[in-house]
Amino acid sequence: MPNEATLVIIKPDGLKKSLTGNILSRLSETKLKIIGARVMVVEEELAVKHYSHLKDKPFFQELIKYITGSLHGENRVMALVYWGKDAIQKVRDIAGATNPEEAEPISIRGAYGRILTNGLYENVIHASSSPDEAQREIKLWFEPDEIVYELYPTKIIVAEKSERKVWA
Ligand code: IDP
Ligand code: MG
Repeated sequence: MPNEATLVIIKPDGLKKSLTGNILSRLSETKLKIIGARVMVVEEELAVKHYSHLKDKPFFQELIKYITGSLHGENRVMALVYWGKDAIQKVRDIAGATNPEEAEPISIRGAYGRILTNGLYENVIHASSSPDEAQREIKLWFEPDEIVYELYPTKIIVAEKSERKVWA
């Protein structure tokens, strides 16, 4: 099994419940390497792209509210890229099943997740489920320079008249 990358997102409930340290400790049991990490606010556009495969589900609108933070009044998430052998499956195993009530009790979702009264699975973390999904998601959540390995091909573009924020 070659090395591969996978995207993990600690969702707003994870940050609100101050579970970041616990979750990172559990993930370190995989012995995978963190090669990218950022704390960020998820805009609706990113949320909709990330969950585009679920757009016809009855819980889609709630899911968008969940990941963008309006459900918890906490709009930060932590996005991480893990890298190593069998990374996708190792992280999925430690994350546990999508439904937190069906997840192994010692998995991250089993230990910290719950089902909301409206039926949404509040399950603390996202983890990519296939190499294609991982690549699509990592490219959505990270710029090439935010990851310490060059995972996918890049190109240089000259952006004229572009604006960016620098320290004043
Ligand atoms: P995954 O996160 O285990 O890959 P997906 O099917 O990709 O599962 O669903 C994305 C997220 O949508 C889940 O993590 C969970 O928060 C929510 N979700 C998925 N299926 C259901 C469902 O049947 N009821 C309520 N929420 C769901
Ligand atoms: Mg998924």
